[in-house]
Amino acid sequence: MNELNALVDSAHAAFGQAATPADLENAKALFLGKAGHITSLMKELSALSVDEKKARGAAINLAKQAIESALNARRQALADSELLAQLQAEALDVSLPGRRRGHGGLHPVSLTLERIEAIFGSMGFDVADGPEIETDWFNFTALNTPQDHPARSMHDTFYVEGGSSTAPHLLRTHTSPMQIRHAVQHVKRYRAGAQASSEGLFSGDMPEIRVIAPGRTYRVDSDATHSPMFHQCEGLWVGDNISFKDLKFVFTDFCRSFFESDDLMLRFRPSFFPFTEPSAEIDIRFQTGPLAGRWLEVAGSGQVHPNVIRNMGLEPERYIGFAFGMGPDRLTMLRYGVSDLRLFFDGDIRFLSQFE
Ligand code: 2U9
Repeated sequence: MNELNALVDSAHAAFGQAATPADLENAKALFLGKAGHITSLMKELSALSVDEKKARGAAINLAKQAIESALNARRQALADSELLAQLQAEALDVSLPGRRRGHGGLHPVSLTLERIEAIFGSMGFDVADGPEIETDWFNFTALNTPQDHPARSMHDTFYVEGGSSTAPHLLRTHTSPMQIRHAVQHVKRYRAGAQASSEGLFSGDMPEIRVIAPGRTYRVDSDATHSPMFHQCEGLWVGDNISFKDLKFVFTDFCRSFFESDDLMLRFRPSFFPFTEPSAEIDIRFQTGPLAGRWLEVAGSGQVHPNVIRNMGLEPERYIGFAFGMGPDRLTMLRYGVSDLRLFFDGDIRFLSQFE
């Protein structure tokens, strides 16, 4: 019997040494397999008498059961430790704070553009749109800019492929072409309506052109205060009787809304632009706050030049109006107190996230 106890003990030891389920199955074969110890002991029974067989057989069976239960216990232990290792490998610290969904925000210049559109929208201005690659006609010629004007040189304007030597393509240098395009469409629609009116479908004068044109513009220029890509927003109001007085009212109202300040003064300083005559620079001065007391240039403006009115398809003898142009990048710097224009275009999230 001692020999059977020793066999059970050695099975325990062998199973205990098996580090993996595969090792354990190999160890099992040694004891319980076809050529294993228990099977050999069973085979030896045939040589014994009936009584001896009974006693020896029962003892071998007990040993076999003990070995099987040791095997099952070891199987369970290996499965448990495998599961534990897996759980540890995939451990999850449920006390860690969750990762919040990143949320974007509008760029400060986009916030300014939205603000400009809302203010002029409340005054009945449409918002024009148009291509960033323009023809030389819409960017310069239609705006009364002479052939030899310095703005047309390669030093100032990005010319792109396409077009011809007499009608080159370029990156628009201001948002004015959008306004010319808008005006031409407006006039065409009105003329088509007037044609219909002679057939009794439509009558009345042409509705006024009242539009702003915000967008990206491009010039060959790059330093702390100039970026080759920058923003502009121009405005145009043309009708039967639109004067400088209206320009003063509209622009004063705009500045007071934009800067949320009623104690703000405006100054119109004579200037020159090819597309307006007379022309004026517009300066503002705050009475209070960090910028108080200094005149700051914020826009150019003027009465639309008769040649430009003609290029819209209108008669300068009858139609008159004003235009203005401003730089939303600079307006954003003034509104938020930003000192370097390049911060807007570096894409540094630490800067941009302050405006969310
Ligand atoms: C049409 C007719 C006239 C738009 C105008 C300015 C004056 C002007 C720029 C100055 C530097 C804006 O801040 S800036 O980038 N603009 O000074 N722009 S009048 O005149 C137009 C536009 C369209 C059809």
